[in-house]
Amino acid sequence: MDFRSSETLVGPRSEDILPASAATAVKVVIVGGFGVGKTTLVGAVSEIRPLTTEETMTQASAGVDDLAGVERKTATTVAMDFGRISINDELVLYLFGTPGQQRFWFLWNGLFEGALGAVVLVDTRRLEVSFDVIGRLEERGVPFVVAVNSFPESPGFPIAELRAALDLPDEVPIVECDARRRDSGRDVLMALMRYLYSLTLTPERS
Ligand SMILES: Nc1nc2c(ncn2[C@@H]2O[C@H](COP(=O)(O)OP(=O)(O)OP(=O)(O)O)[C@@H](O)[C@H]2O)c(=O)[nH]1
Ligand SMILES: [Mg+2]
Repeated sequence: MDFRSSETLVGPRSEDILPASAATAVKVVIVGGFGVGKTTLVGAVSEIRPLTTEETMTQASAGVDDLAGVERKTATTVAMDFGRISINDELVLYLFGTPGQQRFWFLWNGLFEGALGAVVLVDTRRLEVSFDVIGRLEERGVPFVVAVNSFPESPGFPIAELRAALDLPDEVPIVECDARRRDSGRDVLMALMRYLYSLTLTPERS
C-alpha cells in the first residue's frame, strides 16, 4: 500500500505544530452579537487553519436574523470558531469564537468554561446587540475588553460616549480594530492580555 499520498493529505503543517517551548496556554472567547465579525477575527489572527462551524443562511432566517449592515453575509456560526495564536515562545492563546445568534447562546456556557477573558466585538451601527452580551459576561465574572470593529459605514463614536452607551466601568479597555487584519486582531488580544495582567495587580477587582 502506498501511504505517501495520504501522508501528504493528513500530515500536520509545520505551522500547526505547537512549539515545545509553549509552557502556558490560555483560553480566550470572542463574543458579540450577530454578524459583528467574530469568525472574521478568529480567522484573521489564527496561526493554524481555523476551525469554523458556519452554515449557509437560508430564506428561513429572513425576518429572524437582522442583516442590516451586513447584507452580503451568507453564512453564520452555529457552534463555535476555534483558532490559536502564539503571543511569544511560551504563551499560547486558544481562541473560541461564539455564535452570535441568540438561539445558539445556550452553547456559550460550555465555551466560557475555563476562559481567562473575553473580547466583546462591537459594531457601532448596532450597539444594542451588545447589551445582553456584556450583561452575560458581567454575570459570569469573565473579564473582557471591548473591540470596536470598524466597518466603513459604522458611525464614529468618541470613546467616552461609547463607554456611556454600553455602561462600561472606567477600567474596561475599549480598542478599535479591523477584524479582517491580523495585526489589528493581535493588538486586541494584547490589550486583553495587558488588562488581565493589570487585574492580577489589583486582586480586589479580579
Ligand atoms: N468591511 C468590513 N467587513 C467585515 C469586517 N469584519 C467582518 N466583515 C464582514 O462582515 C460579515 C460578518 O462577519 P462574520 O465574521 O461572519 O461575523 P460573525 O460575528 O462571526 O457572525 P455570526 O457568527 O453570524 O454571529 C462578513 O461578511 C465579513 O466579511 C470588517 O472589519 N470590515
Ligand atoms: Mg461567526
